[in-house]
Amino acid sequence: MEKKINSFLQDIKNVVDAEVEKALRHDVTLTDGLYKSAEYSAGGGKRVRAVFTILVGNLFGVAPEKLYKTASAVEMIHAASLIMDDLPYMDDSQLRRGKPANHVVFGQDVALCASIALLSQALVMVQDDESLTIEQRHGAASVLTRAFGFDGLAAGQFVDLKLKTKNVDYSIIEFINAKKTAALFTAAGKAAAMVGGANEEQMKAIKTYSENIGFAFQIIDDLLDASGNKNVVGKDLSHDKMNFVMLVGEEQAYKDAEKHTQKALEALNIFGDKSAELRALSDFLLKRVR
Ligand code: GRG
Repeated sequence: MEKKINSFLQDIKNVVDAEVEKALRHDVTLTDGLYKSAEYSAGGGKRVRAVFTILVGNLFGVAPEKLYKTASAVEMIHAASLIMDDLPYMDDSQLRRGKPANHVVFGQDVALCASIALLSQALVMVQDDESLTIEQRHGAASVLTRAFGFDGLAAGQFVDLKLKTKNVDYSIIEFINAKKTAALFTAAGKAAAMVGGANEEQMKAIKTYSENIGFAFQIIDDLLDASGNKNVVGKDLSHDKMNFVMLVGEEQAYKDAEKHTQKALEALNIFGDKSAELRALSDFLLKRVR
């Protein structure tokens, strides 16, 4: 199954790369440099969130093609957040995905504009997606919009930045992980479930599943950071910001990631055998670090 997930990740990566390229296609104009900066950051990454979106849809029998644009929009939002995260007045990182961060290549001013333009383009992509009904487009765009605001990425990032050198307890780290990382997984899961016509019970299960997977994903990311090899992780390692691993140690952090993955898998029980691929993805994400 691990081989299957790896090849699925590669297939979806190709699809998303093509969708993103299409979404950013333009005539050469005065704003060419803005597109170049956006393309630089939107055209890479593992595409885990896209695979996640498509596999949630699969639970409801949604054909992958129907979710290509939604999944790509999720990746564009994620890319926009990485550009911002690396800026000098945020994490001040020089390296991302194994290459210089966006602002290092294009300058902070252009990087910020590109990040905002990517957010906008992601939502336009969902709103204009002709493979979805008007209601599905609206529902998906609505959950994705909420994922990066006062109850999502921006909120998590704010708390993360402002409390980085102060005493931080478990509940604060929980808040940061839930908003900074799990919120986008949850929005992706909800958008796919919405397209699949999920009922209330199913939607609740997808929410629980996505929140816990997103949470575990951030812990594993922190563990990879703690492994201390920036060439392996392809980005600058976080030192001054508090995270789960610093708070409870590597062993306990991994146990917490396992606990969240377990909770996520339990939520999938109502879907029976149809959840096999999604279960395999969860396992694959947990084992990234071991
Ligand atoms: C308004 C979009 C927006 C953001 C403002 C900057 C910010 C607030 C939030 C940053 C959130 C952030 C960077 C969370 C980290 C999430 C995370 C674990 C990133 C690594 O994800 P991977 O491993 O990366 O999927 P790749 O490179 O594979 O895509």
